[in-house]
Amino acid sequence: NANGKAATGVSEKVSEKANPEANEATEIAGNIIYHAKYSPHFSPLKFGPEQALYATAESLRDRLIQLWNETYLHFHKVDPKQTYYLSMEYLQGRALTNAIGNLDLKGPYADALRKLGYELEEIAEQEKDAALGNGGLGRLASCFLDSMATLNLPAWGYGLRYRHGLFKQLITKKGQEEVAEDWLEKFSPWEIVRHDVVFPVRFFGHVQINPDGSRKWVGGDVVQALAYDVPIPGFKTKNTISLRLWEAKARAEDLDLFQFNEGEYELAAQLHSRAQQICTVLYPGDATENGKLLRLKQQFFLCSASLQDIISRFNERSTGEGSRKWSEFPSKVAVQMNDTHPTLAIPELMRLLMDDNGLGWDEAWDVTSKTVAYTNHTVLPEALEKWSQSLMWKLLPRHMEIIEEIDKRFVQTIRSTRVDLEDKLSSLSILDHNPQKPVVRMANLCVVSSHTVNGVAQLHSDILKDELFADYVSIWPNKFQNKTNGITPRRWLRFCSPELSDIITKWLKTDKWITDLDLLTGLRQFADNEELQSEWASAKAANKQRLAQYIERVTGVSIDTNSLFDIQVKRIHEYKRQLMNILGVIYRFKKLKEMKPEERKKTTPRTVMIGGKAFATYTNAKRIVKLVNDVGDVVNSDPEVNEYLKVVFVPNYNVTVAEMLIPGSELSQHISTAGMEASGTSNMKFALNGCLIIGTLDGANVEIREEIGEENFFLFGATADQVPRLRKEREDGLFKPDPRFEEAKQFAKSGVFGTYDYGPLLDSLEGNTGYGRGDYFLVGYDFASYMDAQAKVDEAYKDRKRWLKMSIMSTAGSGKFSSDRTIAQYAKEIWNIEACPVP
Ligand code: B1H
Repeated sequence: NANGKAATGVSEKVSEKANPEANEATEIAGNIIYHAKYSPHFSPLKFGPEQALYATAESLRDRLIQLWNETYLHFHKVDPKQTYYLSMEYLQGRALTNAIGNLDLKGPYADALRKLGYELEEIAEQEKDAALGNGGLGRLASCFLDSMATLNLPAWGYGLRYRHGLFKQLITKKGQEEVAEDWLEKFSPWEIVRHDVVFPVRFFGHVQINPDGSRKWVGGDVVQALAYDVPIPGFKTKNTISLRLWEAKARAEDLDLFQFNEGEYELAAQLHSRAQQICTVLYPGDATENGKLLRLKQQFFLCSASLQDIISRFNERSTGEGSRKWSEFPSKVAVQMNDTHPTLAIPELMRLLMDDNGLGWDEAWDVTSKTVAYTNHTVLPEALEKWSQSLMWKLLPRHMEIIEEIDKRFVQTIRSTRVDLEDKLSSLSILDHNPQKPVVRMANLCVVSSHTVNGVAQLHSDILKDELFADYVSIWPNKFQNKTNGITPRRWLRFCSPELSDIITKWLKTDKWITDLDLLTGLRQFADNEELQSEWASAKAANKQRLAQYIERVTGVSIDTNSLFDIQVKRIHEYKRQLMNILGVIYRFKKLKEMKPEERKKTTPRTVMIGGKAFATYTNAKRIVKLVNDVGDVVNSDPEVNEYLKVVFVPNYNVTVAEMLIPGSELSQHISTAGMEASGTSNMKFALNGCLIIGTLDGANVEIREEIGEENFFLFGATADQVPRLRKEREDGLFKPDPRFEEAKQFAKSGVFGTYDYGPLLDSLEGNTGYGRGDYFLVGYDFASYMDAQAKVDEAYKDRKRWLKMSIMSTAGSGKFSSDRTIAQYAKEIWNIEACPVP
């Protein structure tokens, strides 16, 4: 190895500090130096933290490539059934610490970097997040990849290589402003381009009918899909799987040289620029027709490229003579659709089987419906995808034919077998022929075509079965399942809080909990133990300290590490009720102002942190961001109160910020209107890190409370089954608001927090008389029990021993929420796949 000595500029640093004993660290240092010199991305003679990051990442990539190749070859040889996870979103975050941790190389890498004059943490800090997703749905996909690799499952992810993932959130006087992020600005060391993996993807065109009656989609634009593999290492295993991201490219010949030479540059490069648009941004605004078209293109691009790749692998792995039987496809391939965004996988697989491979309808339908499965992530009507039929006919004419045929056959079957459902058919069918706006209901297409449909927490799955998909359940009672979400304990405890992890390992006398999270229940017997409690408290204190420094650095607000750290971080949405949180803060502020100084001293000091991004066009969500910031400005500069209350808006919430916030949290808020949050996954991360939850009986909160014990959970609010009645009562003017709610609202309206346009936001809380939606999210109804629960939090925090016990019990009860458990259930109950460990 040791090209280090030959490296100019950096060589001295090494020879100076090199350890004569050739150990792993020396070898790694040599490898890092090698990359700094021979895989250069910067001018030579410089080895700053940024150069060190790239060279370190590349040294890891060498290992990942090796492991990836071994894994791929092994899968190829064994030819097991394999799962393909299709998702429009992945929220990978940073990769360095995770890769080093999963490969179990933290010590050697830290030593190697120290030889080169750096601390590992400092280098890790240089990395940008890969934020190819919005929120929970994307992060779930990333946690799933980690678990699939760790469980040695033959499984891969497919996604898009957006150049600009999630926007960067700036907080200015105007509130949230969005700025494009470019995670590829300086190249990503974690991806491997596969110039030999390229598939054509067609858009527009028309259907040609051949003399034999078969059909073929021709004409239109053809774009190339080029594969980039991001290796996903499992924890302490050789298995390293792939997140294959597609990039859209035009062909060289698509550049019109004649026009270019005529000076018509834009026109000449039209096809190039249209191809480029596909992977430019995640979730382009869809208010315009153009925006809708682009989103649909993105979805189809993912589905088509991935399925062509899957089919080509299926054929490649064919063992015996001649080509494989298509009827074997479902015993070799499982396709999981992460929400409805990849629904086009269904008609595309049908098309590829029929038009390109000559299967008949029945055979193709049998293969397709045994291959695809669908996960639903929301019941919010506005998030259930519906595409205009005319747009679909224009962009994907052959697919629309296929969808029509699927719908026709479904309707026929129901008509002939289930007369009782006749009047339900208009809502059960895939095509909605409403003359005002004929649409394709993607969720219906998924339910009709998939062998399995699942929700993401028990309550959510029950709602799917009892409400949203109830009539389908009567047709296919066995199609519906629950798979409660999970999170990877590697990133979300082991790596983000090494202090707490070491304590857990010490008390459990094993680190096996990292891959067998149920072992955490072993902590319960020590929950009262003073020694554990004191170690626990100091780990939490260290994490709070780190968080406080971060907050001061990014917001300029200095916070008291002895105060209760109360956090709500998630996408900003009215159903998640950040507005209830800030109204509670406003009420608390008002009461603190009214108190005498001696009284104030008896209160529990709190630091309330709220963070999250609002979709760029969601005005009420943006008003919430602005209100939190304005309340913070007033409260934090009030000398009477700011010893007891601080309010911080944490800007640009992302995976990396979460890794800092969650370990330092003591209370977190998961306070959605019951029935509206399908699961939530940050609730699991907080609980795992010994943070107590104040929350409603919604999503996975229900199961978390069951696992950690109701005495360790601050519960409040209406239940999901009460919500419809309460909404009705509000509409009918029967609701009597709690005086605290009225007081908080009036105070917010009084102008103390500035003169921004809060009217529409605060008016949305009014009943049937006001502007807005008559408090659809029931903030008014739940406010009273919310404030009561908050008072219990304040009391509990004063009793340090009790609080610590509750905190330990939260961690101890979080075992169920490992994504290893979730993925093992998908593998067994939906995918029917088995582990395939690389020897
Ligand atoms: C979830 C979405 C989502 N559910 C549409 N649905 C999107 C839908 O921009 N779009 O088009 C983006 C995202 N995201 C979340 O999934 C749920 O709200 C959470 O409760 C859940 O924990 C998470 C993972 O299952």
